[in-house]
Amino acid sequence: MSEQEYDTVIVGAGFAGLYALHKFRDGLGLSAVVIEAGDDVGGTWYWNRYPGARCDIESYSYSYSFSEELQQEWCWSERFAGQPEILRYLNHVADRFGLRSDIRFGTRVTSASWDDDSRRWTVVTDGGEQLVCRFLVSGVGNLSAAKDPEFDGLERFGGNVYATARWPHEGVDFTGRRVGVVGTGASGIQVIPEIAKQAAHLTVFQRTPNYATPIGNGAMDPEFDRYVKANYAALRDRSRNHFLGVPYDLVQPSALALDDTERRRVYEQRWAQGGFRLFFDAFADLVFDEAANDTAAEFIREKIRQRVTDPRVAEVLAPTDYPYATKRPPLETNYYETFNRDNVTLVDLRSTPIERVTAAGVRTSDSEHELDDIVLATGFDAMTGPLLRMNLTGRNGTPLAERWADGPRTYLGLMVHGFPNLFLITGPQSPSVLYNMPLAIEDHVDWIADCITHLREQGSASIEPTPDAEDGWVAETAQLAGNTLLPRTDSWYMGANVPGKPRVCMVYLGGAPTYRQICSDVVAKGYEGFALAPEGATANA
Ligand code: N01
Repeated sequence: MSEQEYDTVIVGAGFAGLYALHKFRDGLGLSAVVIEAGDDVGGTWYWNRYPGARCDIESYSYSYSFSEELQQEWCWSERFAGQPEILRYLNHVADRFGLRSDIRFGTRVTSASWDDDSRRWTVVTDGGEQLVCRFLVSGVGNLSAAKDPEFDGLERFGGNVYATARWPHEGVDFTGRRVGVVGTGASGIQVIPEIAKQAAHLTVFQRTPNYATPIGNGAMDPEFDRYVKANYAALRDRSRNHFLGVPYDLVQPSALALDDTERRRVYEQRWAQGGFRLFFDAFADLVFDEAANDTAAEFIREKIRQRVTDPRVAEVLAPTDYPYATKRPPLETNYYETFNRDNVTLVDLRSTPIERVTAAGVRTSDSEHELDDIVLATGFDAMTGPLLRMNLTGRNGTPLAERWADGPRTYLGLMVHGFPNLFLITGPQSPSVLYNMPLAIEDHVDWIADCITHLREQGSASIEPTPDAEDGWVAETAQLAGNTLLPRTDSWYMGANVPGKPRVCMVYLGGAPTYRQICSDVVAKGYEGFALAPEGATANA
């Protein structure tokens, strides 16, 4: 087995890994390599190529802020860029900053273990390589480990099976075909209207209806583009001071403080603006107060009933048994109108569950749906899945899976006790998926870079959280989640979408501005809550 030594091994060449490589290699002068399973850059935007895939935070926000030149030279063609354009952007970044030469494509990490004597990680890849490094940085993302299919008989299906999370690069032509889509989360809600335009017949298998609201996409207005470019620094500043990392500022304290007419006016306006305005820029108490939440939920249900012509279909599509935004709210284009088409059928899996997949299609409890193609949009083993699949082993040979048997345990969502010098970009228990990802990633990479610089200045070989700091953070994230309505709903935020997974909230819900302040206070107090081990000493057990 060949062995190579680096200061830093970074896993993943998506938004996180690309910026980490640039920062550590070109900013800190470290030797660094990126290990990437895909054959090119892009991470989630490399794999999720299904028709309709696009970002749902405005493109000018959903992009890097670290380079003013990059911000100025790149022009987005749409308000919410589609997957091909985001992938072109990430390729541009890789070329512009000369990153490709230090990325190992088509290579997967199969295990990584910490050695306390040498204070090094040994990373093993599926190519039989062994990479030794001081710092192991995970840029594997939060939604990159697709959930394993849960349907008996899938392997005997006579047609094609596709997964939104692993879409064929050459695309799929559904013309004249009978297609079934399983899953109505954000991926399903994006792909369903596109497949319906092409297929002879589309059958949508829905288990839980979603509160989807309009994305409001359109061509990028050149005047708005000029405005953004002239004001980028201020817009980024406002974004970093916003819970979600976007420059929104219309939110009012409570949905219950207004009468029906005024409240409706607010909802209608946010609905027309599109994007996450309804969720994040209407009323601040929607995820805290059930009565406030009911007003938004009922508003969305009314819209669904207006848009879907068959009232029985509308009732199946309208969620009634969980609060709005306690599952991650999807954004849509013509999703509900798709169910008015003659070639689309909705199957309610709550009343007629899938029994198995047969050679000819999908058998539910009351009928057999004959299909040529099945599309799985069934989601991810979110947050912890991508980390646990790397088989990480910390001090004394302790597997991360064992440490996290009851759910993730981190300090700041950045580091884990017993796993020195392992840094998690947007790890569990950080704001991560509830913070504009490119900014969340930049914040973390910058924090890690400062931390590595600090270690060098101190002559320290390693850093890890103390058990007390980690316990405190785990308790704080749980308490923050407990103040919201999120734990009541089965969602991937809670790990509840994967059979057998511990049910805990994996997102820090105190908001990005508070979180950023905590992270900088920790540094200002000399890396409070962390234990540093000097070169040559034995680390704390
Ligand atoms: O996955 P999901 P996703 N039998 O878990 C159903 C991001 N994203 O890929 O709710 C039958 O949300 C499941 O039903 P239920 C975004 O953060 C962003 O759609 O478990 N059905 C659900 O309907 C998003 O939240 C964009 O009852 C089964 C669906 O499959 C996250 O990725 C676009 C089932 C899974 O929905 C995940 O979204 C796409 C079973 N055994 C994704 N198992 C942007 O716009 C699962 N389901 C940027």
